[in-house]
Amino acid sequence: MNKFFRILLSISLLFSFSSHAQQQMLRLWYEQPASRWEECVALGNGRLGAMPDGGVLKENITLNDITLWSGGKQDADSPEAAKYLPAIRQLLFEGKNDEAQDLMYKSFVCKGAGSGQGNGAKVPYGSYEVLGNLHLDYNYGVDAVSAKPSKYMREFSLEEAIARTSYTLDGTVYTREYFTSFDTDVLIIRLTADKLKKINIALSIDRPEQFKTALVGDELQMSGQLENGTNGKGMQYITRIKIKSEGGKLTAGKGTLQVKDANAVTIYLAASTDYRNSDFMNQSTKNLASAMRRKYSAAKLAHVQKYQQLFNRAKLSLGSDDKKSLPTDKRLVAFTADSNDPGLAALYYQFGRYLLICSTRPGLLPPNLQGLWANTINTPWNGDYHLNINIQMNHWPLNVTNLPMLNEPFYSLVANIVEPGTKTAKVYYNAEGWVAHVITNVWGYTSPGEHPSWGSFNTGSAWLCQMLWTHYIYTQDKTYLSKIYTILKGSAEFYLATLVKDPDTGWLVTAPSNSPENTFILPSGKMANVCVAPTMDNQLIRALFGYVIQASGELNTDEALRKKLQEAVQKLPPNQIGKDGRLMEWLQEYTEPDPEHRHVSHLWALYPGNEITPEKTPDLAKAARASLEKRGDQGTGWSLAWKINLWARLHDGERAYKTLQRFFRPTSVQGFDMQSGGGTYANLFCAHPPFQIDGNFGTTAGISEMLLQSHNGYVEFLPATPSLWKDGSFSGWCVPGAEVSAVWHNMIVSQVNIYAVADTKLTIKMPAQVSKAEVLQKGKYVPVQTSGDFFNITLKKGETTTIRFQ
Ligand code: FUC
Repeated sequence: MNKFFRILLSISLLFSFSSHAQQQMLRLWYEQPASRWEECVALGNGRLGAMPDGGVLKENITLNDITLWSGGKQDADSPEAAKYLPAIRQLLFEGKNDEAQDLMYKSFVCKGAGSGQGNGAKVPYGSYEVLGNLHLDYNYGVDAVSAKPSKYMREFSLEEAIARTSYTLDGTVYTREYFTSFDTDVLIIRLTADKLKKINIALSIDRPEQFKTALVGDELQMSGQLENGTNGKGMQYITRIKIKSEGGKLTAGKGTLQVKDANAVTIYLAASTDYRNSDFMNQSTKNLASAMRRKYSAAKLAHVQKYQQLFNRAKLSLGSDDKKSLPTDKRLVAFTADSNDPGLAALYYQFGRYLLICSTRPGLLPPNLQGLWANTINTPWNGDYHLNINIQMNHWPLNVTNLPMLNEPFYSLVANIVEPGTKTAKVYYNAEGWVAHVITNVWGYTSPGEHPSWGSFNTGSAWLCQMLWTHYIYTQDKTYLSKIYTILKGSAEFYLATLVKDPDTGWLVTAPSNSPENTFILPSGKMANVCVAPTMDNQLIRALFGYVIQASGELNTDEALRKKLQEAVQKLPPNQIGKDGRLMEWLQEYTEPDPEHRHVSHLWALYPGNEITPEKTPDLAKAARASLEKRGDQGTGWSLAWKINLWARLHDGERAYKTLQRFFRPTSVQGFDMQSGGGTYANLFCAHPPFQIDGNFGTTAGISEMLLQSHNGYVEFLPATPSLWKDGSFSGWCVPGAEVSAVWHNMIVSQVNIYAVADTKLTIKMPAQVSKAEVLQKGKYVPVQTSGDFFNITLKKGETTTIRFQ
């Protein structure tokens, strides 16, 4: 959005809803230190992460670097696999899925330990690991018992990406400020007091393993090399810490830095790894030096300005925000009893955007299962990239919440698995193109997982392509389209090469495959996961072939391939409705041992796909609804997040809101719950449990989906808005080719602004309860020509327009 338009927009929005859009203070806050990691606020700058617990006597700050992975590159493709493919398919076509699965277990899994059953830190697959723990010991000159603080507050400003802790102790007011600088790429912590000579600290750093510390002059260093699962020569890292003390005395000794009687102290921590960076030792030295050259106030300002360039691109107000006076942990508790707190959803929406901004950066990596934040050596599920929902959900808010520049790390991750995935396609399927199975990591893993029940899913790579394509639809950027085209084409070629004719139906089917992680009961009473053509595969491949057909047309290339895809698409199995009225998850109507299974894979075509909509395919939408009902209102964190989006696509705002209420249920569960433990930790991290960030992003997308939809070929305002959000506004939200803003009162949209990011023709659905739309032309409002419930707006790139409704 250009500057001029942004200013105009802010002025017009200010006028339009000054009554309820009182500047919201977007913050999380607490009246006590964090008693566990999931209560700590999360700081990050796309690479470096820090989670301070705000302890008064002792403070722990958990540190992360998005690139810090154990493991290494490996060849996990099982060389003999393809030999078994005909026999596996034969068994599947004979209905002997259990036998096929047994055979696959012996022949069609990865070579070696695979993901290490989700504990891969010491095997070649590796794990995303905690960088370290920074310890601060505070000495107040009074004994620990009298060191009871009053007026304690821990807060985190979403608008500034700065955390603060403050308290009064023994008559002195102490303040701490922390941020991971978007400017100098260094963690900066500032400690101050309202009296002189009051800051006394000892600082040290460690991690659970593979580290040594050293003092080089007054610089405290921690360095090490991680396990790679073969020869111990895995990734190297270093952290460097220096302190600037104002007044007082700084000493260094025995692995600690100590400050006595200072008036103020600023701590600087730089870190780097050798992940694609041979200059990492110098890099951290340079970062540290450049951060320390600046005055604290200037460093803070530069950080806030850089961060806000991203954060300020989209806004949301949902009216009342009275409950912001409650500390965030108590606010969550209150929401379970009374969900009349529209401000919480608005806060959560921005929190999701904040987390995305902080956990990925162009040139680096996309957010992993925990975004950027991990506190152990073996992060749950290795903190990797799961391709059967998780990495995709992590990026659901990217386009609609106006953070298009954060697509690059995702694009790069995908681009980097094409080469290993081409080999995997050959070795397992003797096929052209490329494929990835259910998991990948920073080392380009594309082989199946170690158990076929989950590890043989192979349409995750088609789903990656859908994400790449969706970004094109939003940006309309032809250069980007040319870049992604070969990736999409390679993926389509793989499926074209591996689809086989189902002897019963004649349809072209995937075999072997599975409907992500779900089990069914065979007529023989045996359980199986492996099957032919689960519904999700058909939906994904239909969509992928469609994109390649369209893209090859737009790029005027590959006519022969286009023809083949057009023919193949006709032969894919259609979505089917079962006897009980539900959308079928498998080609056959199997009985399910777990009808409330967390994955809702067969509803992909409803969201994030767009093949099923209540308008275009009412029968299928009804069947999807029946499936969703049967899946129930419980689930893991990400499962609930997905359901919010699905209810929104079914235009059921109240049900989406009810699911949101369930999602916000406060929890402190740390272990694994694969069924119904989904909820929210005090720091607003999503609980799978354990913490898994996909639900944060999925719910952010879900909140957008309740207010704005554009997947149906037209823009619809307030498509699934719950009655509690009766007044509100948003700005800077994206639809294909444009940014839009809207204001509504009593559920009636009064004004919309549009800014074209590309030459675009938008079809807009008349909002509910309005009869007239007028567009601003040369300073005057003129009626728009409607056709039924719709009207068109044509804009050139960079143009803006305003529409008002009555
Ligand atoms: C998928 C899900 C699990 C978990 C894991 C990381 O396999 O089925 O619930 O989210 O990814």
